[in-house]
Amino acid sequence: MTDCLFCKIVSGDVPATIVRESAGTVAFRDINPQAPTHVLVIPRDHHPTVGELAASDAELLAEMMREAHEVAADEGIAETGYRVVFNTGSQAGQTVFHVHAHLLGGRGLNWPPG
Ligand code: D5M
Repeated sequence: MTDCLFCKIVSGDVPATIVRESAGTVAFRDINPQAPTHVLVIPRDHHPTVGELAASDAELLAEMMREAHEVAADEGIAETGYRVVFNTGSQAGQTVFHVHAHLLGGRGLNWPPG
């Protein structure tokens, strides 16, 4: 999609601090980090939400989760613990409608979230 911010990160038209790439995904640091590790894992292909992706390409969703775990391992938080969040819909705080997994860790994380 030409007007999608995260499609532009995939194409290189918008810069990002990329930490890992796979055939189907790109992982980059969030511009407004909420934890010492805050990385977004996105599919290269445009899908608006996790629900739509799960219905249309479950293997790509699994690839995103594998990549999130590999980033956690690279960041040294796979054993201590991390959180993966998919904000879905505006009431849940989704602002970019190109599905993304927030990988958060490196500090204690409260539950329930706000
Ligand atoms: O999360 C969208 C996230 O995307 C939010 O945490 C900020 C982040 N963001 C926005 N623009 C950029 C760029 N250019 N680089 C890196 N991160 C970015 P949501 O769940 O949709 O609220």
